[in-house]
Amino acid sequence: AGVLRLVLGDQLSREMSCLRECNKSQDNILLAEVREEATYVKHHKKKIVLLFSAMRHFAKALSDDGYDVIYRRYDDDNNQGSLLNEVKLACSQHSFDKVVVTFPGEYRLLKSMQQWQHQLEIPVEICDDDRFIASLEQFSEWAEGRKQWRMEYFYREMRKLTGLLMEDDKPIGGKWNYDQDNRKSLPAEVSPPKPYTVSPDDITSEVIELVEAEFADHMGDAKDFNYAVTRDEALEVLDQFIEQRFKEFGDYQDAMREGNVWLFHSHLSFYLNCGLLLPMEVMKAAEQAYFDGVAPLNAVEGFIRQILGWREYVRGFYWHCMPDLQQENYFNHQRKLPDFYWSGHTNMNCMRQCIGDTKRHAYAHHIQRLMVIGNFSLLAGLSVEAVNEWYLLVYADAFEWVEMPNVSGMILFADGGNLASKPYVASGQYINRMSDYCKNCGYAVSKKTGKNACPFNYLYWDFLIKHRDKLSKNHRMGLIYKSLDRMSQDTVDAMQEQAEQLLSAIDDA
Ligand code: FAD
Ligand code: DLZ
Ligand code: SF4
Repeated sequence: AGVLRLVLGDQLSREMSCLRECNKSQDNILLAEVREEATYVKHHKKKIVLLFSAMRHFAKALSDDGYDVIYRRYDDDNNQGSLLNEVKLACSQHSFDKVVVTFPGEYRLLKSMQQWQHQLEIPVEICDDDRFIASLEQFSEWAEGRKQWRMEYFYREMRKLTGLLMEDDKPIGGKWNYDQDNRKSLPAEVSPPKPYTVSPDDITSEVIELVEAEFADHMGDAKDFNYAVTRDEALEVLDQFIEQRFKEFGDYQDAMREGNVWLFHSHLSFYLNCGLLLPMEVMKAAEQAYFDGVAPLNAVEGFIRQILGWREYVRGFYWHCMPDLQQENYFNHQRKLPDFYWSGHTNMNCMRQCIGDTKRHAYAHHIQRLMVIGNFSLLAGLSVEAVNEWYLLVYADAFEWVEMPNVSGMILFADGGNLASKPYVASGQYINRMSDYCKNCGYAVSKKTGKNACPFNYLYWDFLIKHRDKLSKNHRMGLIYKSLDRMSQDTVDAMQEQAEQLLSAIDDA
């Protein structure tokens, strides 16, 4: 008898460990669109279209190549509703020796899969997900050897391990990190190229209809979906990034512009995370672009650091820290999300733009997620659980292994500083420096108090005052507390009062 090989919606690669040694004449490959995965949070419509369409295309390519594929569509009459029940049904209809899966991207699913063999009464083999460069053991070994974890040191180990951008044992160019060069604001005369788009084919069109019908109350709109859904298309996105945007990627990595969410970013996270692209091939292509003189070192190193550094680091961090990570709430923040997280209707133009971009595209770039929406979420004391749920459902690249460390660790400091060395909070000044949002805002970014003062300003100082006991000992916060201490008591009182008003308005809404 053969083997049942289950491929999840974010594992759409021929290189997947669960497909290795697949015997075409005996084994079956199962992919299933199921209610449980599609609704445990109300994923953005475009995220569901992306995954279902990419799953259908991937399954078709496997069948065309002679594999025996069992594909369960969402609207099949006998859809079993969950991955386990789909596996059960397949096992009752065929006789399999065992089930093989690749390690999933979520603790919830791993714990469930570890129990499957008791329910199925055949062995369930969970193979490592070796799309990642660092194994979970490698991360834990690295982490256990030190008191303080910093991405930068982990990243250097990864550079040495892979040899990426290395010359003998030294980093090319002499420095490990060129982040200092990557903080330019975007001059008005610079116009970023249009992003890659592709018109929906029959498969995608059918999925769009399905999603509009079945997930009508989820965020966003499925109709104008135009992302890549096959490996070939995703490779085109990669090529186009390297040809058209890579040169400026570094310089404008932190910049934001009203009406342009795409800028010089790569837009590859959708495809890296669902399996259409592999991290190593993307980094090799980036390195080659440096050797070919297509992009400068600050862009190439910065890009490789995002993938070899941050992406690998957060994944190791997630599995090392779960399940405790899920419970962390350093500041004990409990506030519900304001309605504008769903509607986008707020007078704060930066939040209106970033949430609007998110709703339209199931995408926002890093600084929008971090320094606008994330910044507000921490300053306003929003519930860690609610913010995690929001980030997991709104972005098409969101899976818990990458979403939770970024949210609980990076933006909310809910882990008390294991991931980030200090909270990523900033006043309106930062947003004004890196974007053109403040020009079209009813609030005045220059004002800390008074009728139209920018909320980021007084919330920022209010946050620092409230959490002085937890933060002032952090040596990276010393200067900020010194400037707070130089402010007049009247200003401090006024800022605290205005913050209180805004926060009560959220509570009372
Ligand atoms: P680029 O700017 O072109 O970067 C290249 C690649 O680097 C990305 O495709 C991504 O794979 C990787 N990368 C960059 N930053 C990070 C990071 N902090 N963590 C992990 N990988 C990174 N990324 C996700 O893939 N899924 C998420 O659910 C997610 N949630 C986030 C939540 C918050 C609060 C924050 C601050 C960041 C989050 N990120 C997440 C990281 C980052 O914002 C996205 O990876 C990036 O915006 C994707 O767009 P891009 O492909 O154009 O990225
Ligand atoms: C996110 C998602 C969605 C929306 N739907 C499915 C699905 O129907 N079938 C499936 O196999 N996977 C889906 N996924 C991705 C899984 O939720 C993902 O594998 C886990 O969250 C682990 O990363
Ligand atoms: Fe955002 Fe304040 Fe600027 Fe308005 S003034 S866009 S609220 S930072």
